[in-house]
Amino acid sequence: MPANLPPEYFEVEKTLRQARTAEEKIAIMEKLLSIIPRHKGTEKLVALYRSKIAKLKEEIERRPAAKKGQLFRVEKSGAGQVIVIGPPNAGKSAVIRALTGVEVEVADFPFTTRLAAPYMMPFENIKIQLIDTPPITADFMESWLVEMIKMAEAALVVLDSASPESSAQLEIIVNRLKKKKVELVSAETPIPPEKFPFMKRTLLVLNKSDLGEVNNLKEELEILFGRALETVAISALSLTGLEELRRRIFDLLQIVRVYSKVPGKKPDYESPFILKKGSNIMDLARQVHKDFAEKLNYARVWNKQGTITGLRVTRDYLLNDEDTVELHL
Ligand SMILES: Nc1nc2c(ncn2[C@@H]2O[C@H](COP(=O)(O)OP(=O)(O)OP(=O)(O)O)[C@@H](O)[C@H]2O)c(=O)[nH]1
Ligand SMILES: [Mg+2]
Repeated sequence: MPANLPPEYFEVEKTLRQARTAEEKIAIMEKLLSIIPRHKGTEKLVALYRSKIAKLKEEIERRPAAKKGQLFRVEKSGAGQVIVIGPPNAGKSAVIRALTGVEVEVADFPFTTRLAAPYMMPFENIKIQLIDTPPITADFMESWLVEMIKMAEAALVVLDSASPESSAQLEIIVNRLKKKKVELVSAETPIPPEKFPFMKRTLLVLNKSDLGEVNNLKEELEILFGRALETVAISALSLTGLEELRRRIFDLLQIVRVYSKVPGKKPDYESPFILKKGSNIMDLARQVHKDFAEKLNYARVWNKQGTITGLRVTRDYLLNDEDTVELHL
């Protein structure tokens, strides 16, 4: 019986020959499986791919632990690293493209993105690193993705607000990560340092708001997760909601920008020091120079609002976003 495979099958099958890693091969074969029509004539082909996928997965499992993530570790850069995850076709790559202006590959079929890739998103005077990733489904998640999520400072989960499956897909992702001991938490959740890899501040991005009401999905999510995770509605296509999203991503990082100035001179507003929220003058001094850390006498502070101007403070003074600080030895 002839297999009668659609042309798309052969297009995708070609890419299999160029695939180098086991992860890439699995992703392509999963895609082929989603294309192959199911009938008597394709039974053998389906079985063949299934067994190949199973073998590749075993191969990945046999890799030494240290090697598993190695190939896919993304060097950190900028003020913070935010990993973008989600179900297939939700628009993860499109959202990154809209936020960064970089030509990220976007396509109308699942499993378009097969490898992790970093992009820089400008936010006011800083840059935040966004990592595009392959999708997570009930039966597929790259073995190295969890390690990458653990290393990132925060996560975005992109969902298709027009799809009736989005809340179930989020549930699948949350549960898959939970099995790997990773918990997605809201932006304000305090995370003790030893919990850093296992608790990830997360924002839910309800994409494709141009296709209709996002409230249905919001309500479903609230029923399933309470208000544990915050949402922001955007459209990567009509470019709406992006400014709010950029600000919310910055908030998710829980960092402050601090300008250091020399007495009598203006601060450099283009290259702020980046510190964790809750940092004080002493933390800043350590970043500026070890001499300051050792010999700091006092500091003067100006705030963004202009309500604090040159106030003399001690080393335990808590810093706010966009404070200007003069360190005195
Ligand atoms: N209407 C509409 N379509 C969108 C929007 N964002 C993305 N899309 C479309 O959704 C499809 C999938 O977009 P991608 O960015 O490739 O999705 P992805 O989540 O990266 O998909 P994978 O890499 O396969 O996991 C493409 O056809 C996009 O053009 C949006 O805001 N509105
Ligand atoms: Mg993609």
